[in-house]
Amino acid sequence: MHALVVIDVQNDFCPGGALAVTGGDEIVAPINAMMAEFDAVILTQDWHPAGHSSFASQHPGKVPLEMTEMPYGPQVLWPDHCVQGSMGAAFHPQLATDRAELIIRKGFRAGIDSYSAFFENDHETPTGLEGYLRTRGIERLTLVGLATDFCVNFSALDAARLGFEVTVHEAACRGIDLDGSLAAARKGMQEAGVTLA
Ligand code: VGL
Ligand code: ZN
Repeated sequence: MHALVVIDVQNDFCPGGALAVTGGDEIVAPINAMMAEFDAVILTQDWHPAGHSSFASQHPGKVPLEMTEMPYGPQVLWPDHCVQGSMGAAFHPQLATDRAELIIRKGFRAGIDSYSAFFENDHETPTGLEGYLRTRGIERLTLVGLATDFCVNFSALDAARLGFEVTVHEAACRGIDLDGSLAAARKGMQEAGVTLA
């Protein structure tokens, strides 16, 4: 069984959104077109409470894209984004969400960020996605979505480490590219055995 995992195709990551990824909206039509080829379609949704600890607004003297040190390690500080229930947190209006059999939300604990669809940024608190995939007999994953160098990257690395056969379909991803993060992510994924297609 082969699942398409669509990472965070939400308004805030598209042009006009709070944490807009360049060209983020260009991938919606290609993702919709891919869905029919898979046994299952799973969506992820970045889903933060207001005042989330990954927001620069919660760290006096800090501005978005600066780093901070969290109990679980270094963390990029972001503009306020994907606040639970907001328009920014909603899926892009053209994304074909009806095909999705599971929507997995992440980043909902105030004190910890979650880039990966599998584990929060402490790399140990699970989202439950692994159990869902295993109990459904899904062994192959194709990842698409936003952002290539953050949530797609972390999800792909965790999936590979967990033993899934992972492809990242780059034409249906867009990156943030902070200080070379896109090149670093591509290298890391390749080294982890992720197929970049
Ligand atoms: C993401 C930064 C903060 C992502 C989510 O979806 O890549 N990036 N929250
Ligand atoms: Zn986020």
